[in-house]
Amino acid sequence: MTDPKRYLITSALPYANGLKHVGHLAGAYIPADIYARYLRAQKRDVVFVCGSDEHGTAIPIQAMKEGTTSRAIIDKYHQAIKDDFSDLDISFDIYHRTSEPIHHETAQEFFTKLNDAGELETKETEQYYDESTKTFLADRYIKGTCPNCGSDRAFGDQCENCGTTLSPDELINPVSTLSGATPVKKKTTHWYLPLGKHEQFLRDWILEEHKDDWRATVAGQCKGWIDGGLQSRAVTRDLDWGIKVPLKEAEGKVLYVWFDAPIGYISATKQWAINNKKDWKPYWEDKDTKLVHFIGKDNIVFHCIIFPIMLKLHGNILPDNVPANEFLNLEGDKMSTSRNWKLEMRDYINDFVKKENGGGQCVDMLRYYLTQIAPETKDSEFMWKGFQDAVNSELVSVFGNFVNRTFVLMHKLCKGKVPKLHEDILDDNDKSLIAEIENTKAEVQSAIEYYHFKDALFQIIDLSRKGNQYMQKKEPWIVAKLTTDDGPQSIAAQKSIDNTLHICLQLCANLAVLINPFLPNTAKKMLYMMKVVDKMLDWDNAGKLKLLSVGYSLREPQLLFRKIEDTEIAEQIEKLKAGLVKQETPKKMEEPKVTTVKAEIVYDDFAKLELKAGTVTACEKVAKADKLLKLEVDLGTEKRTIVSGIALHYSPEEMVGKQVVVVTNLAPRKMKGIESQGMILTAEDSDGKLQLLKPENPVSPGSNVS
Ligand code: B3M
Ligand code: ZN
Repeated sequence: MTDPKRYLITSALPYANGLKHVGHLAGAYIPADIYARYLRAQKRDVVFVCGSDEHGTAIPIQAMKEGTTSRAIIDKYHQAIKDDFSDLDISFDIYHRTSEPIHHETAQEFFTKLNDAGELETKETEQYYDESTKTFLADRYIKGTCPNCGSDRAFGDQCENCGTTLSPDELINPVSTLSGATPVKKKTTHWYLPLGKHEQFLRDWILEEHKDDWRATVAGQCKGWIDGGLQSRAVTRDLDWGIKVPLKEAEGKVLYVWFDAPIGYISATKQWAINNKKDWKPYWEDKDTKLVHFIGKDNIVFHCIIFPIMLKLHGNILPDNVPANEFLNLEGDKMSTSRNWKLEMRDYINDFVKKENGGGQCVDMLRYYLTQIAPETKDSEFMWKGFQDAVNSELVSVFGNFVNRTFVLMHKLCKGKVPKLHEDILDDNDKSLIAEIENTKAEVQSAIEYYHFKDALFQIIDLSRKGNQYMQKKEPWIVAKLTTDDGPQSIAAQKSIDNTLHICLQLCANLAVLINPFLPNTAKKMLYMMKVVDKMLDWDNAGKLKLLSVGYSLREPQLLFRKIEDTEIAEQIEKLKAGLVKQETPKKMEEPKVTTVKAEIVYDDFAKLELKAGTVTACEKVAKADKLLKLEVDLGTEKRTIVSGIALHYSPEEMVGKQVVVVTNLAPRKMKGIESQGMILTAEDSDGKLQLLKPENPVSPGSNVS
């Protein structure tokens, strides 16, 4: 979208259930902040919103862990996360919260509008229910033994020990975490958003309209979801924490957290508008608004598929881009809260920013390193040694050094004032640096506009590196030795010094403008040294050579960055290792069953079997049978009902659309009162999970298998 009227920038709303780490910061907050600061410097109309995500089971679960109420949890972590962002100079225009009444109303209105328009469906399903507490159990409320590693720290959605994604049905010996009781299955009705109905819209919008401007990683994930077949998604839950479903017949139900959370961007904008006496509507309704969501890759489906469908149905604008980042690892391993392998923003703030020699420079050092290693196209690695190198050998030795020596020499050789530029004696070195200053602006600008923030930052540091090389070639401190009298040689020497320092000072002013969106504290310090006002940081000033007036006196230099010592790095690594919670060693699961070696058969025996490929067109659980699924399989010329013992391994939803291999001439057999007209083939993997046998690529239903 070229030259939009206004910008709305969002960063993922963090769950208010704990402190956030630098991986989050690098993924969704620093890039958004750079972008917002850049647009503000361009005098664009821009609103940058974020806030706490205060619903979902994550909140009551944390309350249980800390022995307190959900309300106390969100109040505590909302404030803590907000403070951390503010300490790291993330410049939200508003940091809102989804527990605010204005958000509840906005989300309920959204649901009502979609439901009244007939865009939602209702469906009855069976769910685990705790009879003693009379509650339906969200996935997180069911605990059991992990079918993968045997740990008893497995929940209905994921095993805390090995990380495997699970469904409640896969847990061995499930129990309710509320009461310890064994849950039972009970019927419940929920509202669903039928994503499948919008497949064509998504294909046209993401895979066609945005095929050139969305990141390949993002578009690729979207394509995967779309090609995999879009299932209807429940947008309500049986839970007592969240936004009430605004319908009489939905007593005791709340909106699913992923339905309400993205609407939080809208309610945050509304609150911002109230605070600033503005109109929020154009930001969400006028096509001339450029909406950009900054998120981590685990949130792609919600921001690129589900929320856009909601926005479209509700009559809002769609995001112009969703530059999602991949993940940031730490010292060679995945960041993990349960294993305590992480660097929280709060830790860095306490250990660096709030220390005696910390402050804004330490904020900028972290912002610098996290931008330099940003996982824009693939996962990347936070290494303490890498942080030290980035600070010491780039910020201190290149950027800081250039600014410092320019100021020192200007005081020494030009009486602390901006010297004149003598155009008549400009040499090639002068001219080529002047050209670099002009070019860099265009390059940085284009990189930022394509969300290539690390590339943009590289260009800026590289420009300061060129400044150093220029200074090295010009050697004004040597030339100064020729300025001992008033003779012509001396006058020429002073002119050369003037030119060198004039250009270097203008370069410093340019660096301040360019670095400002990335390292705002550094830019501010440079303004102070140059005795100029904030206005100089307008993006328009980048690339210009007359930012500082001739004869203007400047302050003594201040050190922009301090070095990071080896001991600081060693301490951090030690602290990280000491805090690590060890993973359980996987318990040994049952011994693998020994398959009986069957008697040899001749080909004719094998040829008696009729095997065909089919496509599952419908699937449901068999009542009162934990292990059985009833499938309807399309075999081209006919449809068959097949009962198969795979319910612990596949959910009915994931079976629909899958291809299977069927033994079609097996005598029919009744199972739980249903006649099974064939058998589907599976193989058992090392974890005991049944894997479907299927053609490598789809074939037409009814194809012979031999
Ligand atoms: N709170 C999940 C997360 O923090 C979720 C994001 C909501 S964005 C609307 O990853
Ligand atoms: Zn496990």
